[in-house]
Amino acid sequence: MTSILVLNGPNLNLLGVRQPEVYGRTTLSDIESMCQSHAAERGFTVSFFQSNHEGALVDAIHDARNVHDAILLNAGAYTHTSIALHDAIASVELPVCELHLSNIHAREEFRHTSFISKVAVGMICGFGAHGYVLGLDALRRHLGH
Ligand code: CA2
Repeated sequence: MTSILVLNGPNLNLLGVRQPEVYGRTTLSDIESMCQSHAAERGFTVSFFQSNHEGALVDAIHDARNVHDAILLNAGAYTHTSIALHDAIASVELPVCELHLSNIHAREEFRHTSFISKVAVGMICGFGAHGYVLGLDALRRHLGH
């Protein structure tokens, strides 16, 4: 059965809890439930992991090899800074879909650069929490499963 790892980076644990005017009222746990039902209805599995620590995210990418078929990654602010995440993705030989809740290109200049895009198969941004199910479907199609 297809298995997709959904990986979330720094501060995404605060979704729905702080600054709802910026990121909305949907919590990360709501997003996880949404992804779990979406996957169950379509016959694939998702595993969820969130960390505020760059090294823990690198470890999760390494550990995904031989366990998962693809990774859906919202690297949060590490998107714009992390060569370590870029290198981990380049080394793992799994398709990665980059995901952002907000349209990073309509925001501050510093959010326009992504180290993840350079090694991702594609990127979804600007559709809020719905982007997660779009990302899951895009990866499944990419895998041809
Ligand atoms: O739009 C996205 O999904 C981002 O990856 C979110 C990151 C941001 O740094 C990226 O540029 C775009 C920030 C996530 C922070 O989430 C918070 C949620 C609630 C309260 C504070 C931060």
